[in-house]
Amino acid sequence: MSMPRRAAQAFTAVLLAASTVTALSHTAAAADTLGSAAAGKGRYFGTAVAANHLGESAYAGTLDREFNQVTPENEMKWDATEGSRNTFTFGNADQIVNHAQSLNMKVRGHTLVWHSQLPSWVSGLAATDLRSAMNNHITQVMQHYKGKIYAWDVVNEAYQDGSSGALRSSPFADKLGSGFIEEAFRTARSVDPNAKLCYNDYNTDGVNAKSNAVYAMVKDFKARGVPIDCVGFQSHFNPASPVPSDYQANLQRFADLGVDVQITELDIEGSGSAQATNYSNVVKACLAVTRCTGLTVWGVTDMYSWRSSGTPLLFDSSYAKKPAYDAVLAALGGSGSGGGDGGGGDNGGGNNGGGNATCTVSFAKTSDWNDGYNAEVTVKAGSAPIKGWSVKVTFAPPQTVPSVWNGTASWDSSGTVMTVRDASYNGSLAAGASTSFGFTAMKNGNNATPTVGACTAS
Ligand code: G2I
Repeated sequence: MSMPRRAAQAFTAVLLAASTVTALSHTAAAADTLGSAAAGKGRYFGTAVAANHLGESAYAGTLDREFNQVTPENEMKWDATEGSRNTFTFGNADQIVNHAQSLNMKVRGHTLVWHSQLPSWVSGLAATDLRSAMNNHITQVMQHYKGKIYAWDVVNEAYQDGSSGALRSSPFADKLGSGFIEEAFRTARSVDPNAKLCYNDYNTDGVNAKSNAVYAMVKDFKARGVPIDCVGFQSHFNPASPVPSDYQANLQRFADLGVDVQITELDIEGSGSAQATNYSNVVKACLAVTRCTGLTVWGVTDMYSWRSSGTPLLFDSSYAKKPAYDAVLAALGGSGSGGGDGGGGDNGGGNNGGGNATCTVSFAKTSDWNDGYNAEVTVKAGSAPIKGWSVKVTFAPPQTVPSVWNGTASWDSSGTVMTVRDASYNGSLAAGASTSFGFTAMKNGNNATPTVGACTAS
């Protein structure tokens, strides 16, 4: 990003003679974003993303700064990808996948077989035709994204709410019987053997009739060798459907069946400290279960939430961090939290788990003139290889930054703090290796040197 920004906050800085070259060095402190803090615990922290908001700089800036996993909110669903039979449309989903890949974020594929957002041509098919349409859909979509998806929600929301423990009525269940789930998983495995295959549902977050039915299915699949790797717990909570007291125990009993578990669509209606406490409890439950490999919130900002009026997310409509954000970061052991240890799990086989990933930065003014200066920030990997890095640079108002190179910049809402992440081509560094990014700043009358924060590695 290369647009000028106005530094607008009070700021203290050491004034340096115009020609001085400074070298500041910082070792990595506690992680200060959701993604980097989660990575420190061997987990990812993701969000649902809508392609039509990626062009908004505050949206993309928050996404890029905070999260290291994305789930397309609607773009991979059947109605979006195969609105007419055997004609596939991937443009919007591709936009999300490309964005994620350029930043080393994992992508969860959502979703292949679901009764909702299902085009009417599918519901109208008779059994034999429906079976082949289902398998063709799975095959075409998974082939298109082969190698780019860490996990697929192969089947979504197949069970009824309430006490029956039965499958929900859907074209698939009604015409193909309960075997459609197994068939979908077997087809999925044959298409992309490297993607994790998950079952995903809501109201399965505590021990109840519905989660018992899913539990029995997973147990049966594991016993019979039906390919299933993970179970997603959507975790849409509100006062009528609060975080269950046996949330952690329920995650654990699934994990004990030999599958990974993930929190896949987390949102909790409410505000203030009550919401913060609920969020914190969910994060702590995941960290306490070794096979809970990551969490995804169902949107970046309250403004675009499917339950916007319930303000269920971590950033408000102005992209300001809410108390719930601070609570989540603290629960993940991020900066300012005192860093409690939730224990390490495996990281779901992805690329952002490295707890040993560290980096340091050094800063130098490379040229300085009346009105502005150029600077170079060198990023050096610690004793382990790293996959990505980010550095915060705080400017003295009213300095502006017309250009940044070899890095991807985003800004906080005050316009004083620039976070620079690796450009995709210089994120991976061998142990001890260095790269650098640079920028031009305009002084606008203030000759102060910016403050370069600690380097965060993933
Ligand atoms: O309902 C919340 C989630 C429950 N679990 C599965 C998720 O896939 C589901 O996501 C929501 C999206 O957040 C909404 O954005 O799924 C809804 C549809 O079932 C999505 O809503 C739809 C609207 O109903 C459509 O009118 C709209 O065209 O979003 C579409 C795209 O904006």
